[in-house]
Amino acid sequence: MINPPVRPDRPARARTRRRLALVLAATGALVAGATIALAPSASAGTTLAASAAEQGRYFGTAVAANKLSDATYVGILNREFDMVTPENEMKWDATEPSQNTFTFGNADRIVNHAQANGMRVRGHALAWHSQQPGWVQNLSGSALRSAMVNHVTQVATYYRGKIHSWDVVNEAFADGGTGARRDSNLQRTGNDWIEVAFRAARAADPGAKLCYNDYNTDGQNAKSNAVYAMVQDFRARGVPIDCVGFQSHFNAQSPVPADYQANLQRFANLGVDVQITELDIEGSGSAQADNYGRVVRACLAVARCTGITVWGIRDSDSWRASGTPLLFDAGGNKKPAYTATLNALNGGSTPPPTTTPPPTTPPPTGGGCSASVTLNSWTGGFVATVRVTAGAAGTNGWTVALTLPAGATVVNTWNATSSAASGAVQFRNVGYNGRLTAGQTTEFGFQANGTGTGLTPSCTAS
Ligand code: G2I
Repeated sequence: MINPPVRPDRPARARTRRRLALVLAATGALVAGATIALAPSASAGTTLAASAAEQGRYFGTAVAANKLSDATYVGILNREFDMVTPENEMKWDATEPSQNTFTFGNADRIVNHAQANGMRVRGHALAWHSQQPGWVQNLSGSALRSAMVNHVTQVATYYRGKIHSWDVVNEAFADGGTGARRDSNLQRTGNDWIEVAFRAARAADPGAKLCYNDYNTDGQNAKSNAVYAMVQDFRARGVPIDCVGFQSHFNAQSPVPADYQANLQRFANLGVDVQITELDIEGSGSAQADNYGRVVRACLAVARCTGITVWGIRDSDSWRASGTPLLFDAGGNKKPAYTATLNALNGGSTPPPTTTPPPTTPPPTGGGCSASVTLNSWTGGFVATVRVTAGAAGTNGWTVALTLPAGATVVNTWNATSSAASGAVQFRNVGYNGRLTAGQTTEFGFQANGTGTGLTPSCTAS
């Protein structure tokens, strides 16, 4: 079969229609009796996004609004990518240049371009010590805390429903061997500033995945251990966090760590998605290409590694252009690193968990709710992620009943409360996720000892 590269989650577009016309023409030739070689294989994509989509992943890039008038740039963007991250346009200095006055013009240009071309958007970044407007830099204490909560709430509300994942908090841990939080004006408002930001983001945009994002956390080290401990604590206490972003800015001083995949996997085992969020690798030729291939294969080997974003399109677009760290040269030509990336994407992977798993109870047609469960199991334990979907009447609250197999005991629950540790357990919504509009979904989860085979959730709405 000859197929154009298909992005299953994309609306039909002019380009796709043009390709379809070509394919139909080729098929017509076949019907007319010509013998043509049927290649390439339908399973090998020919663009980054198509190949990643075949592995159930996205492939994204950072985008700068002022380059959307550059035809070469936009041509590559539209052909190769299905996720975009505004490189600077959603940061605090760009979106709230003076207190409570919000400017979304440049961010909107990127979001509109993405939507018009069937791409999704990673929001970057709601709370960060850097790129703060002057008025924020001059605040401290409760005034800064309130301003931060207001900023997160206003920006996440403005983009509600349009963002795949938010970098809610960026770069909050110090470099070096201490594992301490980074000193910053936000940190000085109190150690709970990170969880406060996550709760505000969840309340404002309940459908978006909420990520913590950082650099130099790509291998196991004191900094990533500290982030790991925070994520574990957040999951245990029900602080809403869904994903961890690994920026992955690599060069000779900071190479791809040998334990890159293992590090992604240990975070995934906490019950969060992992994403490669700002990938660039300085260098050239086959050495650079090999490193890109390694990073891609590591993501594909981790079921919960849901996508890869590179930090710019052409080398000349990079924040560190002299290191030529990207997949296209300044002329927009594909580099060996591009070919290695595409080949790695076409090389197979561990299938990711279904992002919208089929409900194990029938979807309600009137009121009520349905629930489905996905499991991440290992010998002796598992994490269950339960997705609750509201029926046509929406919910004010919900309860999911599950009977755990003999020997299974719940050790942690997040985004819900549980009535018991074993046997028949009822999970109820917490304060921020009980109200769902018709068709809206929310997720809660729990970690348990034992096995979770055969779990069948049933959902009751109130
Ligand atoms: O530094 C690389 C990245 C590290 N992780 C967080 C990312 O948000 C960060 O991105 C970079 C952008 O790629 C740069 O484009 O963040 C820099 C700022 O921290 C961005 O640089 C800034 C310049 O410093 C400003 O002078 C300039 O006005 O870009 C601005 C817009 O061009």
